[in-house]
Amino acid sequence: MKMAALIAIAGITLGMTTAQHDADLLFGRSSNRVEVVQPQPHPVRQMSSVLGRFILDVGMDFYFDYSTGLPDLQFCRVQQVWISPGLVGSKSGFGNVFCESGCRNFFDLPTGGTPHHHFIFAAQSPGVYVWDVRGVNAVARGGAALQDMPYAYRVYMVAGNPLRLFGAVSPASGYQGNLYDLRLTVQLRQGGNTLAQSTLPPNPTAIYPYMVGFNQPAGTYTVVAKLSKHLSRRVNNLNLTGAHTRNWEFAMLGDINGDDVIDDADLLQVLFAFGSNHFEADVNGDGVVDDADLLIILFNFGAVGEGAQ
Ligand SMILES: [Ca+2]
Ligand SMILES: [Ca+2]
Repeated sequence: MKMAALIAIAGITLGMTTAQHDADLLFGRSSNRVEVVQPQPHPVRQMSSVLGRFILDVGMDFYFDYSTGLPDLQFCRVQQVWISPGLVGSKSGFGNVFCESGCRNFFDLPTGGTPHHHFIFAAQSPGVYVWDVRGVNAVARGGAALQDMPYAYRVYMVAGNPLRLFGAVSPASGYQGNLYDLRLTVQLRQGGNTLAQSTLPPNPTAIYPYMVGFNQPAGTYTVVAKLSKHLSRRVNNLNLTGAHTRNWEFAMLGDINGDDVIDDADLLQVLFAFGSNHFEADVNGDGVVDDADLLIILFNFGAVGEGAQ
């Protein structure tokens, strides 16, 4: 047992010093902005169980043009945008670089004279973990400054074999903002009790706009999903074992204080922020708090989310 673990660690160490893996994030350029050239989208990655932890080797490098053998870039900063609680990315000699709080959460390519680096991501318990990054401050091979990536590139990491739900997330038709600015929370309930929940920004550029995992036994569950500014949706008596597709459509917009009811509290919040660009009070996500936001709340006034009924 101990020998097997040591061999596994040796394999990971070897992996850190060898050439590019298929799943390495390769940063290059797309016209005048920096881009993760491949893999697009990132495949769902299974973490390995080693010494009671779950770990995954994630590599990054510049994209090298096949015909010239030259990299697209001179420089790129890999900036974390979101990471799941409990997930930590570390690197020998650098310690913990990526985590929810207390880490620097960026890494510059090149560092130490090379753009090719590997990180070990680790988690303690089974689940689905998310790591979102953007390439920023990039400089092209010829010296031109490139625009930052306008979206977040997502890596899903699966630890163990949790119950998984994944699929699409549709906001209400009146919502004009960026879906990534909102938060999706998925709850697993049984007999009126919430047993587990997971929150993440939906990401339409990822292999699945959302995927969540729950360290719970197979069984029959009620699943409730809530999207910021929208009322929740509920599906009763879902028989869950392994992984399931579940697409969510959030038709009711207007719950800006997050209590799953559209009422005078939401109305007051809009009135107090009227004329500003306050994010929370901007119901339709068009960047300004005005009568359009007020009308959405009045139109849906009194509605209650399915998860609160
Ligand atoms: Ca409300
Ligand atoms: Ca608005």
